[in-house]
Amino acid sequence: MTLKLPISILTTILLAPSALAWRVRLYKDANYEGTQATWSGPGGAGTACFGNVNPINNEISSLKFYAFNTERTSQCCITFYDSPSCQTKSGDWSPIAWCNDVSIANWKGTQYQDDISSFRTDCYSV
Ligand SMILES: [Ca+2]
Repeated sequence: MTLKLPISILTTILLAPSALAWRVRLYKDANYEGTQATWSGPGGAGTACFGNVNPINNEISSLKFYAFNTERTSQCCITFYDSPSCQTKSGDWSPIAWCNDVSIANWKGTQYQDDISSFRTDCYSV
């Protein structure tokens, strides 16, 4: 396959900064298997709510989260909620958060399995 792009677009792509910062991959099955969905962001300082984890809402069993950007100048924390719009539906359910460099979690058999519906990122410069 030959990829033909105008030289101006190609130059823009090649010179674009590597803005990728935090990444999270959510898996439908335990042990990081099954249907997956990935979100990422530039890691600019501030907070953002990802109000619904479709297409695997209420079906997540494991995850991998990367908190730093490539240059390690930005770190993010991620917090998961059992209801959409970064809310919890009941008092006996506590949001769960990670800020570590690389976080992996296997939720099989825990209260978090098949219940996560949204997440929030909190990012800052380091
Ligand atoms: Ca839920």
